[in-house]
Amino acid sequence: MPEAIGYERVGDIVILAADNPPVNALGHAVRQGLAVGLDRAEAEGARGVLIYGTGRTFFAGADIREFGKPPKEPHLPELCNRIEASPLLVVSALHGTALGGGLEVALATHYRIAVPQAKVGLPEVHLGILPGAGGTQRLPRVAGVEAALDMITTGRHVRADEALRLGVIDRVAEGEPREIGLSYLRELLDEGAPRRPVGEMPAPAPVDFDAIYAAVLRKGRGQLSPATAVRAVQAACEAESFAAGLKRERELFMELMNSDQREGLIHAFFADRAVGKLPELEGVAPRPLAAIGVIGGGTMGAGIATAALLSGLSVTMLEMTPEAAEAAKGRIEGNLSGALKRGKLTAQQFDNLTTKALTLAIDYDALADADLVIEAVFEDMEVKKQVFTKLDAVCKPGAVLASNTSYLDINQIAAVTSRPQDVLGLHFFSPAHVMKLLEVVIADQTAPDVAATGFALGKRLGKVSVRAGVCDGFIGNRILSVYRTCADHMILDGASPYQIDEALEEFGFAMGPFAVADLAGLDIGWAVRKRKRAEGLDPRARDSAYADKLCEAGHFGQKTGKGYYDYAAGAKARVPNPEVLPLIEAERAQQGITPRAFSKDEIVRRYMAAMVNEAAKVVGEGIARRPLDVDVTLLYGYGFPRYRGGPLKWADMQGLPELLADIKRWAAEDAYFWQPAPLLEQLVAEGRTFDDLNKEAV
Ligand code: 3H9
Repeated sequence: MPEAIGYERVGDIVILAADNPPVNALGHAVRQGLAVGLDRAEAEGARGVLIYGTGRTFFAGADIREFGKPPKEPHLPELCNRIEASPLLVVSALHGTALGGGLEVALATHYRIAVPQAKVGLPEVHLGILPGAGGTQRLPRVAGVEAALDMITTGRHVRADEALRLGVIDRVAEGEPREIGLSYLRELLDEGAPRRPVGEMPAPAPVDFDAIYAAVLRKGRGQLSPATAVRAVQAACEAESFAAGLKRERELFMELMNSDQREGLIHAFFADRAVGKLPELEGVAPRPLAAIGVIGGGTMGAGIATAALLSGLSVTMLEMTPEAAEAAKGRIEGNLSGALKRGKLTAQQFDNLTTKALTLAIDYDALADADLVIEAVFEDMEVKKQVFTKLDAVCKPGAVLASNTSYLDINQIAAVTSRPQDVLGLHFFSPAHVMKLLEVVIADQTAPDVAATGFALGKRLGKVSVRAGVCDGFIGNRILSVYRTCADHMILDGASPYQIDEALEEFGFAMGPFAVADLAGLDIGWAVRKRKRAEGLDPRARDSAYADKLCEAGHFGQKTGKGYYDYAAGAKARVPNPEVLPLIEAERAQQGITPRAFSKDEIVRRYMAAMVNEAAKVVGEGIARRPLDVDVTLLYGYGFPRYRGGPLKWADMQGLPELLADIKRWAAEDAYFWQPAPLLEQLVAEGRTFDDLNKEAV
């Protein structure tokens, strides 16, 4: 008997206890243990079998690490059928999270009991697959088609009370899973309850699956797994037998299993978990974190303060005048009222956060006791230096001093203080109480426990934190500025902003770059262009002024109602602003450029190659520790489609030699912009991939 499943006999009941930390994934040893345990229980004349998980959870799903490797018997679908077909009465007791294959095992047992804190779900679509061990066939039979479609296409985790209401589980009880399971099974045996195989329940009535499929496909913005899962649920209703439905589920499952989207989404799953694992911070304790200060109460500062308040930190918001401080408080209240409306906060909690946990101040002395201060003031080096000089004078020893700058040199900022070891960058993304990404920017002298405090803050605020080194724009904005420049070049050469947005939205970006620019405010890019021109552009760099003219005309994007698009009919009903193309045409004429046509493929290929090439430079220079750090940054901060895994995972799947060949070909037109990244050249020469680097770094 493999050790992953413990076998215990209690009277006429056999207990099969999973012990496969950390999440009792249904790896080979677990599957085999369950099958062997059932055989033995049946052979030894038991009447009932209880299945539960030791440790923190019931089975959290199939073992994702086995995907892509040759499958070993017993396969999970057969195991579920085997459990269901057992002549003994089989009960599962759920705690923690019964997810994916875990819930499928539970659905294959004859009765299900759960502790109140348990959650169940079929989150496979988030991994690019669908429930492939009978979940799409059994769940609609117990919960109905509507609830099954909701759970399977969204992958959401459902709490025990709701699962009970939906009929997914049969009882909720307080206690240890082993104990509640045993007493439930004993009760069922005593009352002579029959076996209750879900597969023998009648198929639910069909609904308009074509309409649902189309709606789910649209919502998925190119992601195929949720829509494909609809077809599997359809088979539960329409296939001629339960077995035929399972067969259809299997076919659809295999289709997705062999897709690039599955590879991309599973890469993203593991990248999410690897990104915070930094060997140099292992065992380094963060500094205490209870009270923080935020300097500057604009959109960004108010968002940071909101996130901090929601995480239970007390916040001192420093502004220049009482009026500005009150305005900042108004923004914070506005943000929090969103949480209030969604029921995430009670009115009482809202009051506590805005009156007790939040303090307004206009004097730096108010920051004397803060454990960590984040400045979110105007993006100007001189202003930042003044702020840090004042912080150095008032903050207690050991306080962490952070800048939320999105481009500027943290080393220069740290250098104005007497404690550069306490300084780091914490680059939030707007709106900071919503966006998940946090770049933790480690400067030359940042102490390890200060870096660890940055990560601890990120975790507390529910962010995905990525370590970044110092350079212009860190990981994300540095790469962004290059692929944006690539888009600008394509416009000069003949593409329109609307074609580019359309091509990239079809690729899967939430918004194309010009729609994003309108949302962020065109004045931001204008300020960056002015700064870069003032610093002196390389004479080989291509520049253009049409976007400046848009700004000069007062068009800053959504906030002024017009930018690349006209928003008169609302943000969603954007239409091209008719002033834009003439400005572009005038610019081309002035630069003597004869426009040419761009296909959508070429647009995507160039844009992505520019992104990948710069990302390779960012990794090669150590600004990002591993390729996966870039992937996570683009996924959480820049609307990169998760089902493509991130730009460097995408590059691996495209083939690095082909991408490098394109870059070299384009370098013949513009050698300055298309300088191949040394790391990309090296990987191609060595026949390796970005993912090889990820694996070597783990
Ligand atoms: C499936 O079931 C397919 C079937 O329908 C059909 C098959 C035929 N496998 O997230 P954490 C690791 S698909 C392998 O940090 P938490 C994870 O990588 C599956 N490993 O903890 C991490 O490792 P490390 C459907 C897994 O408490 C460690 O466990 N199920 C798996 O924040 C701790 O994880 C899902 O999609 C796995 N299935 O969250 C559920 N799951 O320490 C996926 C986790 O080396 N899992 N690991 O970095 C989750 O959503 C969360 O892990 C969970 C715990 C909520 C369970």
